[in-house]
Amino acid sequence: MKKRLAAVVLAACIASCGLWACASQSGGAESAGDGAAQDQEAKASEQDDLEAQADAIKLLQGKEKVVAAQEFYAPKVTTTKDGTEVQLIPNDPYLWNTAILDGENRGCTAAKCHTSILDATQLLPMSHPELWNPYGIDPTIKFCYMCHSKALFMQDSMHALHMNSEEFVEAGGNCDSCHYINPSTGAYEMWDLVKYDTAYMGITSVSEPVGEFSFTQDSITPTDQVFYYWENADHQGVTPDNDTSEEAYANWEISVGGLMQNPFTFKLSDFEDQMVERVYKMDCQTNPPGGAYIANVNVKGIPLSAIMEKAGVDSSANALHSIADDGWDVYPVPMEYVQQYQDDILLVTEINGEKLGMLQGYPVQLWTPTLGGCHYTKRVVELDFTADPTEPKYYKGFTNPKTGEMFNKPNTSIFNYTNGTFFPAGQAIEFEGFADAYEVPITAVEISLDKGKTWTRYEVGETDPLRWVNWKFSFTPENPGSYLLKVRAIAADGSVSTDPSQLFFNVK
Ligand SMILES: Nc1nc2c(c(=O)[nH]1)N[C@H]1C(S)=C(S)[C@@H](COP(=O)(O)O)O[C@H]1N2
Ligand SMILES: [Mo]
Repeated sequence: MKKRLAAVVLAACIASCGLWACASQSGGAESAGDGAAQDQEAKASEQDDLEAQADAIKLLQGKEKVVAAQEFYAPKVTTTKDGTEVQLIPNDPYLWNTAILDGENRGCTAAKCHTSILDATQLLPMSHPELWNPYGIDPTIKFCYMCHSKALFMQDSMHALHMNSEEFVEAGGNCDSCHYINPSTGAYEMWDLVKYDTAYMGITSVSEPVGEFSFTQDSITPTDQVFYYWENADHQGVTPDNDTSEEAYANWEISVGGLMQNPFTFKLSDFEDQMVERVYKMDCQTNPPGGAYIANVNVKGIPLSAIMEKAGVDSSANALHSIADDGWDVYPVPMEYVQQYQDDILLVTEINGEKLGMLQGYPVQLWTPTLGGCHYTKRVVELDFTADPTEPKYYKGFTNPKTGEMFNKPNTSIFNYTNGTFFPAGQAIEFEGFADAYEVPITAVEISLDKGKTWTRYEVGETDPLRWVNWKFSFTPENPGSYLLKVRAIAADGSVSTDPSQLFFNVK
C-alpha cells in the first residue's frame, strides 16, 4: 500500500516536471575518468532515480499510466555541438522504440557510450589512422567495416574490447547494446545498421517519392572539406607533421628510374611550364558506403606523360611504383593503366589554386584518377618503372567478403544533415550528395522513402568517371512524422549500390 502511494506521488511529479525525466545523461565513458568520483556518484543516483520512476509507472493503471509513460518514454530531443536539434528515434504510439526496445541505450553513440565513432578510434590501445567526416556526413560503423571487413579481427577486437571494459560492464552493457536479433531470420545483426529498417516502429513510408532532381560534375569540394588519410607504409596510422616551407618545395627531388633509357632526378620547378589544371575526383579505396572519403577538386600538376617521355620508359615494365618519404609503396599501379591514362595521371602540387596542405602531402601527391585513393601517393620521392613477378593489383572499390559483391561501387552519400534533423512540414528540403563508381561511369541515381520497397530513378546519362556526380534532390514532405531517405546509384556496367546511403529525419 505504501509503495503504491509513493508511486502515485512520483507519477504526479513526472507529469508536472515534464522534461526532467528526459534530461540527458551527460558525459559518457570518454569524459569519465578524471578522478570525478563525485560525478560518478551523481550519475549513479540519477540512474537510481530513473529506475525508480520506471518502476513507479509500472504500478499505475489506465489513463494515468498512459500519460506518465508517454512523458517518461518520449524519444529524447537533443542538441548537437553545432546547435542542431535532433531526435534519433521515431515516435510510436506504443512506446515500443523506447520502453521495450530501449533504443536510447543501444548502439555506439548511446548516451553512456561514445560521443562519435571517430573519437573511439583514437581511444584504442594502439595508434589508428584518424577518421573524420567532411560534408557533415554522420559516421557509422560502416566506416570501420571498410578497412576491417576482410579480417575477423574487427569482430574479435570489438567483442574483447567491450566485454573486458569496466566502463561497458558498469554501464550495463550486454549483447543487445550493439546487436539485434532479426525477428524473421534469427540472424544476429548490428543494431545501428538495422534499427531504422527493421526494429523501430513509426517511420512514415512514401512510395515512389517525386521531387526535383539535378546533378553536376563541376562542383568543387572546398579545400577544408578535402578528406585526409594517413596510414603510412608501416600501418601505424600516425598523421605526420611535415615541413610546409617554401624551401621544402624548392628542394623537393623525385628520382625516376627502373626500366628506361634515361633515368633522371628532377625538382618540381623543372616541369613548371608543363603543368596542367584539371577537375578530378579522389575516392578513397576504403570510402565506406555512405562515406565522406571523396573529393572533387581543381588540381594543378605535371602530367606523368611528360616524365615518361623524358625517361623513355621501356615497354617491358609492368608496374609503376611511386614511393613516398614515409615509405608508402603499398599500391603500385599496373602499366596497362599508366599507358592508358598517362596524360591524366598528375604529380599534383596545387589543390583549388593553393599549394597542397600538409595533410594532402605537401609538396606533391600523385593523382591516378578513377583508381582508389590508396594509389594517390603523397610526398613522392621516387618513380620506379619495374617488371614485377606478377602485375600489380588495381584497387578500385571494396569487396564484401561475405557476399563477394562490391561494398562501395557504386557508392553514394547524403551530405549536410545529421541523422534526426527536424524540417518544417510543407517546405522543400534540399538533399544533396555524391555518386561514384571509380572507373565506371554513373548512369542513374535512385531515391527511396519506403525503406527500399520502391525506388524513383533519375537518369544522368553517361557521366565522366574522372569526376564525381554531385546530385541534388528537392523533396517536400507534407505531413509531420519521421522519415528514412535512402539513395543508391547505378553504374554503366549495370551494377547497383548494394548498401544504399540513408538519412533518418523528422518533420514537424
Ligand atoms: N605517403 C603516403 N601517401 C598516401 C597515404 C599514406 O599513408 N602515405 N595514404 C593513401 C590513402 S589510403 C589515401 S585515400 C590518399 C588520401 O589522400 P589525401 O589525404 O590527400 O586526401 O592518400 C594516399 N597516399
Ligand atoms: Mo584510401
